[in-house]
Amino acid sequence: MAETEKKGPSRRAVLGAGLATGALAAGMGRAQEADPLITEVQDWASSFGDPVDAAPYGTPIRFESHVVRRNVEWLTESPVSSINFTPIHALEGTITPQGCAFERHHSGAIELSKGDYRLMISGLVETPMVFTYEDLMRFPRTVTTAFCECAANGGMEWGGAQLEGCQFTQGMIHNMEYTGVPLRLLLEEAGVKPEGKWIYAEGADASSNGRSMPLEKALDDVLVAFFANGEALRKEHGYPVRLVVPGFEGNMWVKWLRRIGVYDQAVESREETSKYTDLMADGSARKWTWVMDAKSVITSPSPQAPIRHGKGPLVITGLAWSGHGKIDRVDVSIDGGKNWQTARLSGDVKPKALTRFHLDIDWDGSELLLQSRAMDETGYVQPTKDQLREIRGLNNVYHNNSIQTWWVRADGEVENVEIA
Ligand SMILES: Nc1nc2c(c(=O)[nH]1)N[C@H]1C(S)=C(S)[C@@H](COP(=O)(O)O)O[C@H]1N2
Ligand SMILES: [Mo]
Repeated sequence: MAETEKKGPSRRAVLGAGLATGALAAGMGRAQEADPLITEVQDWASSFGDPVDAAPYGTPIRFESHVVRRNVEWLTESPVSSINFTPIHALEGTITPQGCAFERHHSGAIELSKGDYRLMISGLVETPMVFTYEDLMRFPRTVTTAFCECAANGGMEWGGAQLEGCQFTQGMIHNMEYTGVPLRLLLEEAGVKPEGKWIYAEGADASSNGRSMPLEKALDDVLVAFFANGEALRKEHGYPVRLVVPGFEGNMWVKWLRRIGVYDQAVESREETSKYTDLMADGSARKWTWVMDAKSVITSPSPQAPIRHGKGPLVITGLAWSGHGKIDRVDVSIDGGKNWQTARLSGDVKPKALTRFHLDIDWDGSELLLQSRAMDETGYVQPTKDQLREIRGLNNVYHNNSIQTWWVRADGEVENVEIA
């Protein structure tokens, strides 16, 4: 008994110290007087809810109807050859629901049934082959989680801060758990001839979006995928079959996959010459820039996710990823990169997949210049905007993986700014 008593005061002291900067000090969870939501019986407790047959396939509750893909009309001439953006400011964890995962089409999303689906393997192979959907379902499968980022993600921000919202500046990305057949198994079935060094993947849509890829990558971790997040691919993501190319730019993730050609050299198609190459300051173009370098962004607070609760405990969260492997560390700065704190990596850290980070701070209500900086397992550190522009100049559109800055004002509103 005596011992408990002795411990009492110090334990209370510890708790007290915690509370001074914690939940109670900020008024979080403090009981309000006569809150009718507590004291009165509510409608939803006085009648029945929906029956189990109300929605055989569910959609988000109406209160979440703002969490949707959005496009920017002036970016492209027509919405059939365009892009929309994932609402990353409003999502948590790492998996992107298919229904709000960004879309990029060069000639619109086509409707192709499993019955009409064919995958041809041609070129430098011993046996040219045509697989039906049913054929593909009989090959051994694997499961891979991977991010798909359009090389143009952040492309509008090269010259300066432009779009208001991390959905628009960084939302050309999604992260799903795919199930499919390793492309290696299909290539082995056809038998790649010794002269075969490259593959060329084409889609069934009018644009075809054909892309070349070294055979080593095709034999490594590329999937011919038909499930995403446990269910069939959505039409807009390539139903019934798309290519999943972990770590490589989104353009190579050919949707509605129709043909794999094996060749002794790259095809040098439109999508890998006039597009998806990086125009440098001297007028030359970098090509074959397939791998997406390490990057991160704070998703909340951000322009579409301002701080509404005033000073006190604040959850800062964001996403980090690297096409070279696993995220090793993410640092967060609240003063525009002068000082850095290491954030927590939450949940599983998977290679070539989105990683969630959190940093819990006690916000004093003053202005912040929020930044995050990712490091991957190769030791690579996400560059500042100026560091990147020094190397790549200003002509470029693709592969902007520089540090994003959010200016948090004292009233909690957030703006996209550039401090270099
Ligand atoms: N067949 C085909 N595949 C395609 C495209 C396309 O227009 N047609 N767009 C590419 C581009 S540029 C990107 S960024 C990704 C986007 O995939 P998503 O629409 O599932 O987000 O698909 C790629 N695969
Ligand atoms: Mo893209």
